[in-house]
Amino acid sequence: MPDLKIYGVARSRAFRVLWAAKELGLEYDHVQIGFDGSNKTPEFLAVNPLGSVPVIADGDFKLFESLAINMYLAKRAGSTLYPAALEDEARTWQWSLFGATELDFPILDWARNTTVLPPEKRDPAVAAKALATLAPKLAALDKALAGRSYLLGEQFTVADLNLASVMYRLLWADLGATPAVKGWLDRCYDRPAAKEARAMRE
Ligand SMILES: N[C@@H](CCC(=O)N[C@@H](CS)C(=O)NCC(=O)O)C(=O)O
Repeated sequence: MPDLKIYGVARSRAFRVLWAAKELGLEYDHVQIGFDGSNKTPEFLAVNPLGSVPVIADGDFKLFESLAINMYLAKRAGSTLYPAALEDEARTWQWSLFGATELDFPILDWARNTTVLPPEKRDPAVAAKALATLAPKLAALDKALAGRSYLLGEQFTVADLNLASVMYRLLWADLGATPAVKGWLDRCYDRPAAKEARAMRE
């Protein structure tokens, strides 16, 4: 039995970690914790007291926060997915935190109010406000990506995986105003591991 357990259904932020595990070719047990009460049992709360997913158990070591998990797994694998240079490592933290703090919630607001919620529960004003919040951040990302294939240069790294996985819902958005972001996001999701992880949730 593999030492690594990934908790969380693929239709949650666990998708991000499943993509990373596939990218790294890791063996893992996938524990199907969802929102049906399975995330609030004493057994699961012993793994993650927050009662949220994803969380991993790597032997006795437990870790929550999807993007931190991905950086840990990439570094632990000794993979080129985790950058070697100090500055590139720092940029990986930068883009991961940018995704978590600047993009994650407005993207969720936009997605919920355009596609995820049933039509009668959607609020177009919330969706429009979320897009307005996202616009300058996506414009900055577009500038950073201009003239390069990936965030750190020509190689796909966990910086790309983390940010692109946060931006999953924007695969259904009109990114015409930010062509470098669109090209990069398509490139990231064209990867076999991304396709495998998507197939688990769609
Ligand atoms: N920042 C966390 C967010 C985790 C999170 O909120 N997960 C959601 C599912 S996508 C969850 O478990 N919600 C149920 C709950 O918190 O009770 C991460 O990226 O891992």
